Amino acid sequence: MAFDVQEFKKEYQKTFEELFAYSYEDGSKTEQFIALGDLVRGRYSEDWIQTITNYNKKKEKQVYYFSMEFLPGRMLKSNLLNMGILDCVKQGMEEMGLDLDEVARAEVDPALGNGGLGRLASCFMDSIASTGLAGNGNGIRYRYGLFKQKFINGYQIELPENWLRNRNVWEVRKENKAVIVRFGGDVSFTQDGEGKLRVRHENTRDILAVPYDTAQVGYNNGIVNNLRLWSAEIPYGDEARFSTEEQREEVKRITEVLYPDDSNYEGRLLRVQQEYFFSSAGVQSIVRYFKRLNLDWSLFPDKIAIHINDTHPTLAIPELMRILLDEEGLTWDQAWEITKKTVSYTNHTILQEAMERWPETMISDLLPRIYQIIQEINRRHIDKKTPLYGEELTQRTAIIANGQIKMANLAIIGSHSVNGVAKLHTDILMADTLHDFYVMYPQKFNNKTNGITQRRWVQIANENLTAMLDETIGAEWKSDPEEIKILKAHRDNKAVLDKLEQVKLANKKRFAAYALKEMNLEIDPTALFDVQIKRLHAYKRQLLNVLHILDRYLQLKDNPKINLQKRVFIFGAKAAPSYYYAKQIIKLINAIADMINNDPALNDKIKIVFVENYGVSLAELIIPAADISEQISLAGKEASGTSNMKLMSNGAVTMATLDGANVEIRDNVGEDNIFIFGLKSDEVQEYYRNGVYNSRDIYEKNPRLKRILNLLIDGTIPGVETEARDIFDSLVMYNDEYFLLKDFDSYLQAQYEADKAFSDRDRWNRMALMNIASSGPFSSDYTILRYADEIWKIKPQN
Ligand code: GPV
Repeated sequence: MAFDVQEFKKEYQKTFEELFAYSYEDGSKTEQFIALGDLVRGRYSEDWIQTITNYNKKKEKQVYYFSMEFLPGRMLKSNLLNMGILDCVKQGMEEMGLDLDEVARAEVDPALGNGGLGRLASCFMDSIASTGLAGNGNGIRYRYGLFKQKFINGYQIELPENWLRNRNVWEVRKENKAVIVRFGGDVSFTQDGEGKLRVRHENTRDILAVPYDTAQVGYNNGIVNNLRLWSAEIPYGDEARFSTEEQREEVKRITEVLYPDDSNYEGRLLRVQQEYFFSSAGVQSIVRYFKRLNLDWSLFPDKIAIHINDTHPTLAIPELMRILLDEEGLTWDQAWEITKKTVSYTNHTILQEAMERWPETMISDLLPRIYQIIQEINRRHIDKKTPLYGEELTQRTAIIANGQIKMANLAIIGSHSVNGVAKLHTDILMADTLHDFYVMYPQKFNNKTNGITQRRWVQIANENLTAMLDETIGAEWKSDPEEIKILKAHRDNKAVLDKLEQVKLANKKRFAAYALKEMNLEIDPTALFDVQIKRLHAYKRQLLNVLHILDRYLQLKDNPKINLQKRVFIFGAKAAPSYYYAKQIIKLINAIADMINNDPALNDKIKIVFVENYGVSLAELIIPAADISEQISLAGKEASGTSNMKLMSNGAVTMATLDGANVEIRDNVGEDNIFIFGLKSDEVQEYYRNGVYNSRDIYEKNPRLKRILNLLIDGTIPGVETEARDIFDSLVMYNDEYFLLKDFDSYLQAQYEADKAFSDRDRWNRMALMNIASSGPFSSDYTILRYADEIWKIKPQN
């Protein structure tokens, strides 16, 4: 795929003129981007075809990663990097008077996911291609992505995200690969000639699922895999049955918009339609592919692995059963063996409010045949396990209970592998959340700690650091991320430490320029940048961060001359539109930001930047500029976290509870290079069990904390009377579900230690260096190779 600069320039000009019929110099940034995107797509198309043809010819086993969400971020630079032509294109653009970065920013960032789960899926797609694995993504082509967030008077306002307004240059519509997904209808049984039971499923509502394919380009290896996103349409020739506007709308609605809830379940009919729609379409196209291989059905699990990303695609299990039973005529036992061997499942949370449970009547009305199959899976499960494990335990593992269908139970029973996403998380699943299943199926359980791709999160997001690393330790780390550990040899090299400080400073200046331009906020790039970027959730404890800020505010108010480390607190967070408390917290942070940023008496010692519309693109700007990475969830609540890994890779020092993957980050980076505070997971468990926690008591007995909390109700913070009062009540009167008050003192102590460390430049730079040098093991390339080896049983090509 290599290029020379001259050749590229000629091709670019030609592509542009063919598209727009004038010269590129007169084009808008969007047009300049579209032309470049088209050119790039054309450039990898041969490898794309070749890769797929190869898999088919060799009848290679392939994995299909089913996910309700994908958050790829802008794809232009990532594709250029992986194709090995980023530098050439950058130079060519420059010679034509264009700035690649500016053109790249014209690409819309497709927000087809909420947060960590969706971004993980995209890191995995990059790693699957880059490690040379035969893998495909399967998801939904939402017409509207996650809402665009605006702050109006400090309140979050949600606007539709019409990401397809301009052309999407990366996708290819594959009409010939469309399938029909059926809803509703009547199920009946008849005997065929041989006396075999035949299922008749009639009077269904048929929806056409049309795939849009996007290439997933591997890193310098010629592999181009496929991400397939399905769109709901009216079946051809069936227009008469959808004659009213209302009927047509109903079809389009299925893939219209992403549900904006992160780690939170709502039993909505449209959501379960979405889940079945893309699960069924995906399974159907897999079966169609398998049949072309002309192999015995028993070989299905030797050729196909279906991975379900959380429970959202769990209906793939009964759907595969349905096809094998009703359409292919296999026996129950044959179909069940195949299904279990094919499917594997990742759990991403232990939060009860995130567990999907569908009302039985919803499934029986919407998917009558699927409902029967789930009933039968459940019946056989209970029949088989009751004699072995007794009535009580077995009933607790039932798929159907109290008029509800429990999707996690179906996912575990219908698969051969269940994994958590960090060691601690998997331990909690086995010991607690899924303990009954662990007793039944110990061999199904395994851990796969999350990872991130340093290609996007270091090479693309942090060009300064990349250049510095290349210069200092060579380029091996780019193809083998573990090799970044060589940097440890330079931990006492003053020149390297200084260089690292310069890199960080340059990145902080870049963010400061953004804050000035977009928010009219002046911040000092030499201040400590303290970053918390993630969805707004009570368990993630953005409020604990706020309590710390208010403590510093009071210190400065008491004594304006106090010697306090200058800090810029950076927040990025969307709240689910229906999550009232989270939205109150957003309003509170914005109000405190207004108060503090405009108080001259504070001598600019504290600034608060709450960026609007946080997403992948803003993460790429903020993460390289971070000094401190706030990972302060209540221990036991955050399954893994992945921003913790991204920030560490960019030299931020982690401020953390021992939660999720923070535990493994500490193990890798060492106690001296991280700030750990707070209750441990088992201590939290103990409090929940014995019920002795009393936040009111802590409030009364801790005068420093009491004074901070009183700021919420004494009118100090303008414009948030009701919000601040509700928040105060949740912490003091309603017993502080996430133990903020309990962890407050040790958090302050850790923050004090951080100030001290930061004031010693060499010490801090060494900590940053050790974080970068210890981040290699958190590459999603390794994570994905473990999935491939231990769960999917597929091997890298070449
Ligand atoms: I369930 N996660 C998410 O982003 N959305 C969800 O709906 C659910 C989980 C997250 C977890 O909260 C993170 O701890 C984890 O790092 C991430 O999934 C990826 O595993």
